Amino acid sequence: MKALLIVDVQNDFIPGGSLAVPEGNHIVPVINAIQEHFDMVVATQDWHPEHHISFAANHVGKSNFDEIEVHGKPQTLWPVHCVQGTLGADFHPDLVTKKFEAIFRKGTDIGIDSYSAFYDNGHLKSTGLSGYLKEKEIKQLFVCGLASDICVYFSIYDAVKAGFDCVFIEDASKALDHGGFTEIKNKMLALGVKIINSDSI
Ligand code: VGL
Ligand code: ZN
Repeated sequence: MKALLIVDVQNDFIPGGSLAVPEGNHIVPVINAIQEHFDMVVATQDWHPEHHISFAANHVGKSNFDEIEVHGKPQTLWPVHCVQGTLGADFHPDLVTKKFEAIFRKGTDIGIDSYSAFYDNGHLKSTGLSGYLKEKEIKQLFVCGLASDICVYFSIYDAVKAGFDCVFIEDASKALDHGGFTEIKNKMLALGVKIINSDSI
């Protein structure tokens, strides 16, 4: 059984949003077209409380994209984004959501960020996604969405560690830092991840 995991295709990550991924809107029709090829489709939403630790605005004297330390690990400080219940946290209006069997929300704890769909950045708490997919007998997990170099990458990393056979769909994803993405792709390949475009699904 194969599932598609659609990561964070939300208004704030689309041009016009507060943490826009360049050309983030381009992947929406691609993701809509591929969903029919999967036994199951699940999605994530970045879903932060207003006073989340990852927002620069919540740290006196800090600016967007500064780095601090949280639980002994580096934490980039982001513009306020994907606040629970706001328009910016909604899925892109053109994203077809009718096939989504479940939506996993992450980054909900005020004191820790969560890039991966599976665990927070400190690996303190699971979202339950791994158990969900295993109970549904999913072996192969195709992953796409925003941003390829952050939440998509960390989701793939945890999925591989959880034992899923992972495929990254490159043309159904966009990176925040396109220039640095070759390095991330090499890390994916080193993990044994297959990288494809949507026309070979
Ligand atoms: C993301 C930065 C902060 C992402 C989420 O979805 O890639 N990036 N929160
Ligand atoms: Zn976030």
